Order: sequence, then C-alpha cells, then structure tokens
Amino acid sequence: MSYETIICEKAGGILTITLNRPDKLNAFTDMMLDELTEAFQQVDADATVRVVVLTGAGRGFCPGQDLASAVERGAGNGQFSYSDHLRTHYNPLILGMRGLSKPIIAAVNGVAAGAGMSLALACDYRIAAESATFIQAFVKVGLVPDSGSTWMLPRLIGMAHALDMMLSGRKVSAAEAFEMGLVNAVVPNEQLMETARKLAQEFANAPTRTIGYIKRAVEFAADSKLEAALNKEAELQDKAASTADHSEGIAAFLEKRPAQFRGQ
Ligand code: T3D
Repeated sequence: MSYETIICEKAGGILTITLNRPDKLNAFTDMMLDELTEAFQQVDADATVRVVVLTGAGRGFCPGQDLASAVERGAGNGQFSYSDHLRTHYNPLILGMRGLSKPIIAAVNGVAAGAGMSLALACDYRIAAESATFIQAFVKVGLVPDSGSTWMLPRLIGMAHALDMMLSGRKVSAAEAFEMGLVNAVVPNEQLMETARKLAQEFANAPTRTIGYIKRAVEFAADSKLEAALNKEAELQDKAASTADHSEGIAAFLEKRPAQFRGQ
C-alpha cells in the first residue's frame, strides 16, 4: 500500500511507519490521520507484521494538528466543529492504535506536541532521542488536550505531572520525560532507530497473539474493578493457552532450548 503523507516499510516482521511532512515537522493533515488509521488497520490484518515502529521524518516527530489547514477550514472563527473533526479523524486513529493486537514502539526523534504527543502516548513503548521534547501545546492555542492525552497522560505520569504539563503547555526535555516515566528510554540521537529496531526485533520473535491478549487485558483492567479484571485475565488465558506459541514455549522450556515463536 502506498501513501502520500506516511511511508510504510516492512522488513522481517517489523513495519516502520514514518510520518512524512518534514517541512512542517510532520503536522497532521486529515489525509495523514486517515492514512495512519488505514495503515494500522492493515497491520491488524497482516499476519506477517508482528510489531510497528512509528517515527517522524526530519527533525520533528509531530507537532499536532496542522494549524494552517485548520484555519483554512474555519478553525478559530467559530465556523469549525472540532468535535466532528476529532470524532471523524483523530478518535478512530487513537482507538485503532490502543486496540491494535501488536505492539507499537514510538521512536520519538524530535518535538512531539499537541495531538502529536497524544500519538506518542497511544504507543506501547516510547524511546526518545536526546533532543526530543514533549509539549502539551493545546493550552497555548486555547484548546483542551485531546486525542487521548487526558486519559493516557495521568495514567502514565500521575495527576500532578500531567496537570503541570497540560495547564502550562511547557516544553519537557527527553531527560525530564524519562524521570517522569513518560518515556521508556532516552538514547543519543544517532542511536534512536537502531535502538527501536533492536527492541522491535525482540517483538518480531515474540508470541504475537499473546502480546495482543496482554494489551487487551491491561486496557480492560484500566477501567475495571478487580473482580472483572480477574475474569478477563482468566478468559484471555484460555485464548493464550490455545496458541501454538504456548505449546512451543512449554516444549522449549522442558527441552532447555530457546523458544521459536511463530506468532501463531
Ligand atoms: O480537530 C482539531 O483539529 C483539533 C485538534 C487539535 C489537536 C492539536 O494538536 S492542537 C495543538 C497544535 N499544535 C501546536 O500548537 C504546536 C504548534 N507548533 C509549535 O509550537 C512549534 O512549531 C514547535 C514548538 C512544535 C516547534 O518549534 P520550532 O521552533 O522547533 O519549529 P518551527 O519553526 O515553529 O516550525 C517549523 C515549521 O513547522 C514551520 O513552518 P515554516 O514557517 O518553516 O513554513 C512551522 O510553521 C511548522 N509547524 C510547526 N508546527 C505546526 C506547523 N505548521 C502547522 N501546524 C503546526 N502544528
């Protein structure tokens, strides 16, 4: 599948998606949002893809909504329905990512601001280049955080840090993001993609269906009471136990050899 605003490259079970509007730091247009949504749908359906790496071309990761194209549509003068726009273009993308049965690694190469930061939050792992920055920029343009930031950010870094970022709109460095627990690792700029691909390779050799069930269980537990979460774990454990990778994992343990998971 070829796209205009993103680049998709598949190799060895890893799909790398690169946001590709570098002259605008990869700001979101409707086309980019829709192409991303479609690309993640394809990932779910493609058994040969076992993990996704998401990054940006050039010096930015994504600075959120393209404000120039939003103004062209009447944003800022009361003639634009933000709620319709969010429901039509942003929310399907975020829900598709959170519901994806395969892991997503954000390789955050530069600034992630506004809904661009929400995009990074919707990933399962965030590896940041040393020069990456994170900005809840919404308040700077008089908007509330959207695209899942209000849901994800307090869960990741706690209410105090999340509110600080959201209310101030201040720029947070990669080092501070790591201290807060916002990113899993910070690496020198030139090692970003190599580090992300190394982690991705581990997932490309992992029991993919079980990884999907783990994601589903954790997502379910975030909004559940303990008893419901226990029941969901039990239900998903039956599904995991019926995979070929579970049989392989047990056999490999007993035979004292590394498991050869095939994602089935
Ligand atoms: O439904 C809806 O539409 C609502 C959804 C809203 C979701 C949101 O994301 S709201 C938040 C939108 N984002 C922002 O407010 C951030 C705006 N950008 C910035 O504050 C700065 O650009 C950055 C702090 C991100 C980076 O600063 P810097 O100095 O490194 O770069 P720059 O020079 O500002 O940007 C480089 C180019 O990218 C520049 O283009 P030019 O002048 O060289 O042609 C700049 O205009 C462009 N750019 C950066 N961010 C955006 C953008 N163009 C359009 N929209 C952007 N968001």
